[in-house]
Amino acid sequence: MNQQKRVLAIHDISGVGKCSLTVALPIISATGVETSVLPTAILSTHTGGFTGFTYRDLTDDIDPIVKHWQSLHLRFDGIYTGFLGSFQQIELIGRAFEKLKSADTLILVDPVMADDGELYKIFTPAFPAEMRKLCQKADIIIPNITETCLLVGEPYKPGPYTKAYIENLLVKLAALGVPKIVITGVHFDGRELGVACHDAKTQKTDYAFGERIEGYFHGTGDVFGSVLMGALMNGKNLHAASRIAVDFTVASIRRTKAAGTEKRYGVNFEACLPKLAQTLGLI
Ligand code: PXL
Repeated sequence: MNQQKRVLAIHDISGVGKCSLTVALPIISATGVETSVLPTAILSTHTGGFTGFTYRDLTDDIDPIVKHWQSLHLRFDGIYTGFLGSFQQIELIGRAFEKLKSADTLILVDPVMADDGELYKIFTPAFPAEMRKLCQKADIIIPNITETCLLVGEPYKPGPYTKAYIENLLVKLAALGVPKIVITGVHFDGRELGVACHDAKTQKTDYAFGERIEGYFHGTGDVFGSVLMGALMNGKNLHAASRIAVDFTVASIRRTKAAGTEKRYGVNFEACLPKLAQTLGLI
């Protein structure tokens, strides 16, 4: 029997409105992978679509938690980071990678900071440069197109895109020294939306697309990242894991749209979990 894999998910926990840890925990667990958590902040709700949310910053707890784990010689097969609220958190998490990783720990960084051509309002213009440093410590990064442009210093361009445009962005991200890259939100026409993935070692670029469903659905980046991490931990390669994550995310969005659920609650990924376990051969 293989040893169960263990992933450390480093995100905030938003009480209502599925994203970050309330997405990563159930999804990665459903892929048969143990999910340890390092919460970076506690919010009453996420920041998109709810007003007046509370925010308790846990920056001061990060180092003592990491030190405790170091003293216990804990081992993680993967570390997955998402939304980080400040420069200081980025710096502390970068140092936590060094303290917690072993030779074969897979570090996945989602540089959550922007969408639709706009840096999220809570961040200053200097934030992307700091996030770039964290990306350079990762084995895999999963930026959307806006985040990609901020990371490589290109002006944002709305879609549809061409293959040449996307592959130029992949080359520029690879030049930062990141071994594996998945750009999300890629579309060449109005019908399909998906991801471009690139392995700097093999120089291979692949795409995975799904149906494009109109509208903005909160937390879907975290849904995608969590499935990707779970599938990678189950031995899938980058392209296969991206395919599984795109299909899962599209199915979650489709179900939510069909039910007419208020978007700020996030997507119904829960109903898709049994099929995910089946796809991974777990049941
Ligand atoms: O889904 C990313 C995310 C995570 N956590 C919080 C957020 C967001 C995106 O806006 O607000 C608190």
